[in-house]
Amino acid sequence: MSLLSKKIHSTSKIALIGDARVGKTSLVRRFVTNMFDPSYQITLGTTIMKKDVEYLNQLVTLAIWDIGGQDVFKQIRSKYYFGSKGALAVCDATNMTTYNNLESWVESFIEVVGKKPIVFLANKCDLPELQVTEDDMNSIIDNYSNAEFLFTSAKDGTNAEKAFSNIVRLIIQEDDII
Ligand code: G3D
Ligand code: MG
Repeated sequence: MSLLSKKIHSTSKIALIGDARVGKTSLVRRFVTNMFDPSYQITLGTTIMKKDVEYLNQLVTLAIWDIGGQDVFKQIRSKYYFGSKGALAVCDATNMTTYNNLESWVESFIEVVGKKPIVFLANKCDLPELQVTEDDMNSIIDNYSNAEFLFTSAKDGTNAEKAFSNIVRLIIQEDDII
């Protein structure tokens, strides 16, 4: 095998951020196990799940940190953000409050790790009563230099895989620029 065809392998930590019950744990479970389990327990602490993602000639092992969204963890959140290469910022597309809280989640993330790629997710798009619109998601990504958005469903799998492959692409592109 020539040197040029050899895959570059790296590990990137990403953080899942957003209000409790928007579907963060469900999304990562869907991505890692490709299964939606409606009956698992709420996230009490931090879970780290690993998954390999390929992009061009690069293999990235994602270490996905699932941070409990509960207020009780507010004081120690910065420890969980530390060292992250990017984040998935998740809201519930049927709940405007969770959309309105996205910015403060992202600000607290940036305070710790600086400006990093963010993929914003409006989750639960399988439900009929959506409140968050494409315009809303466009207006939030306008505030950030390296951000994208997707409507996702951990329940039916819509864009679940894409959420993780997009953050990997943004992280790799950012690394290439630096
Ligand atoms: P969190 O990790 O952000 O706190 P969870 O959120 O993954 O624990 O999900 C919270 C609730 O939303 C769960 O409901 C879960 O099944 C549901 N949920 C997550 N993603 C989706 C989705 O894409 N579509 C729909 N319809 N529901 C979703 P329960 O009642 O099982 O606790
Ligand atoms: Mg959770």
